[in-house]
Amino acid sequence: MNVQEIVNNRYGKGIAQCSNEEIYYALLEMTKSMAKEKESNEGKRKLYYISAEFLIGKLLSNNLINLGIYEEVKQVLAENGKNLAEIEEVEPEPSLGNGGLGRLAACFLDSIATLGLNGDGVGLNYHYGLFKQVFEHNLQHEEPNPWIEKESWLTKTNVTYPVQFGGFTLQSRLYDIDVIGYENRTTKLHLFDVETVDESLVGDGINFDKEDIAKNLTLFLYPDDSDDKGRILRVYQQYFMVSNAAQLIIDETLARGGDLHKLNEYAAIQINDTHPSMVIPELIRLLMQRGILMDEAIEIVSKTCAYTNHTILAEALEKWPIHFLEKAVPQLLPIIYELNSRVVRKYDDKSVAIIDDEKRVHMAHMDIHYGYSVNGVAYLHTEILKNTELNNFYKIYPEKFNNKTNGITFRRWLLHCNHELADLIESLIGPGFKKDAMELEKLGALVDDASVLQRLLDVKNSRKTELKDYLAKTQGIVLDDNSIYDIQIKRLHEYKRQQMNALYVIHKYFEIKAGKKPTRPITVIFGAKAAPAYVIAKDIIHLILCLSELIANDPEVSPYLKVVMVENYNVTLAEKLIPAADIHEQISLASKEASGTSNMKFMLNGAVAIGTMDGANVEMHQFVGDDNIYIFGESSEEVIKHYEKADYVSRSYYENDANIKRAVDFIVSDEMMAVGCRENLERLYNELLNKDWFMTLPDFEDYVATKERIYADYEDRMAWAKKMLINISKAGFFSSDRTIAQYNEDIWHL
Ligand code: H2P
Repeated sequence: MNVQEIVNNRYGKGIAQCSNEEIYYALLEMTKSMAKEKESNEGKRKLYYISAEFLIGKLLSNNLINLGIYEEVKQVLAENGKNLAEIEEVEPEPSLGNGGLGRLAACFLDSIATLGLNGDGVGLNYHYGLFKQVFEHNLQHEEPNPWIEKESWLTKTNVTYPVQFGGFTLQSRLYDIDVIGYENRTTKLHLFDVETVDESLVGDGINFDKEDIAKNLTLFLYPDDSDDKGRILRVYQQYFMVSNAAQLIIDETLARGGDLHKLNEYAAIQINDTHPSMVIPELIRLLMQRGILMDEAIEIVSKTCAYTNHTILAEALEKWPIHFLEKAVPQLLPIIYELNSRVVRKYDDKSVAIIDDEKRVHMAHMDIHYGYSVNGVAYLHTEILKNTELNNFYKIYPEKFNNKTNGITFRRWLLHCNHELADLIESLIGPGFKKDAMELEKLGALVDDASVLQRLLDVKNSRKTELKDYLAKTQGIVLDDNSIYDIQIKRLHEYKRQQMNALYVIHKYFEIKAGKKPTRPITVIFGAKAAPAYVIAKDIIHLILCLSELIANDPEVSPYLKVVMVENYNVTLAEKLIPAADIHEQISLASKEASGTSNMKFMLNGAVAIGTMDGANVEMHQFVGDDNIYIFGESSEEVIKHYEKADYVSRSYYENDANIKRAVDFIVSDEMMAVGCRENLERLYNELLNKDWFMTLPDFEDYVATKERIYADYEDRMAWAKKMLINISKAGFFSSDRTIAQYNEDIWHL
């Protein structure tokens, strides 16, 4: 059925007479039915990618592209006076993820479907997702982000399982979202929910009764963990996710005629970060319930599960106190104790135990001992895991460790978000790059063609104007599209160092006041959510918003410098910001950013990076060379040495460098106090001065000098366009199709 017929059936009128909402629901119905008609991927061994986050973004346009009907639909609508871009705005964006981790999982599903691999995603159906960010008085506030409407991409299924907790049992319900591959088959995203969940439990902001598990279990992703009640709720969520996953895996294996003694021949489970780690003991428990002896159950599960590590930050490697597990999931404890004693008996090394002296269960340790693969997400990150962070494990299991450098789906991050650039590329090298991203290399032959370079600049300019119009309309933000757009968008975290970018803004503010005006105005754009309980991260947002207000109201500086922080940064905004960027900031403290994936998206869209030798920047630098990426700052080796020697004293940088002192002092200046809150600004000032755990100050001068260089280079427009084209031509490696092919080849063997 086509759009016209569906619209007619649903509303008894023509497209021209319908509202954008009506058309959106008609397109939703059409796309869902077309997905259902497609065959699912098949193969004996099936992948289950379990993840607490799937940051899928809006699905309409992407699905239309992957079904190959985008242009057709757009035209039919246009003939009836309707604009597809406006209809896209009607779709609510689910916030089922926090940042790169969740977006990676979504890109992976797209590639799994496209490559025709037999694999599904498994996660939770959070009703309010992460949270919706609202700015008031230059501070972040959190509100629920409802996204489930009467009609949505979710399809209710008949699948339900009992999930037993300490003292009570909940019945689950599975909802599915079809994941449509590019010109190919489909897979599914399985999202489990509980029918007793009660949205009315949420009161002021995002507060709710954290103890009423039956009612609150799937309300939010990452409920506030600043107290024990919130932390235990996360354990309930995680167990609910993995118990459902394990029951589904067993059911599907049996339904396909599989033998549970050979479960590993039918299933591969990818544990995405530590949130799904309890799938290991749960699956062992369920196999034992079906009569398999413990030794064998452990062996089977160890041949089925593989673990991806996404960070070396200790906070993200979960360690649950045993008493949490005793309360929430007592049935798992005998198994976890047994898994631990086997390790302790075998290795005389406390650092590799699953349960530590403080009676905490190290989820990553369980994954490494009882999984068959451990992978990092970029070359440097995997090396650091092997040689430093997880070295004691690497010595025991060198064969388990492998690298899978992250990737992004080019369908969403080029074909969908930047039609104009995709069309330009197609006109230059043909359509092959849409299926084989490495074909972008062909652009390399055109780097000296002035007309190509000019067309590339034209596309960039029109995307900059589009962003300007979009932000004016949706957020009341006024941009100058003749300025340089310098963009940093990612989860707010001190290691990602948004604070360093903010200190640069202060530096520039003083320079402009002193008469050193930039050749062209600069617009520094931020987008970031801070975890509700992460105080310093929220203070950094406050700093940025205060700077934004202060500079906007300063007639001496505002013609040359503008600071923007977009509200509620999400996938939809990323899709507008990335194509419009001139410069992108990848300035994490070297060794701390496992990979980064916004770097890949910007590169693909012809932006040039300023960055440290961290994460996938290292590989990017290797591909494009010194002239096409601006590298600065200490190396990961130097940084790791500072941590080992504990020799970093931020105050000495502050005292010995006038620029640093001036910028840091400004945070608590009278001008700032006039627009901000003393408590927040003083706390951040003291943090930088006395702690600065992620070493902002040592890299500051190099950062400033590199920024000046990149802004100056921008003025040679043709030389700049060449850098843009080289970045695009070298982006092919970062396609998630390549990443997923490698996972399959080395880990999943589907
Ligand atoms: C994390 C890492 C990134 C990595 C991503 C996907 C956890 O994402 O920090 O370096 O690219 O996983 O592997 P994020 O910080 O964006 O939440």
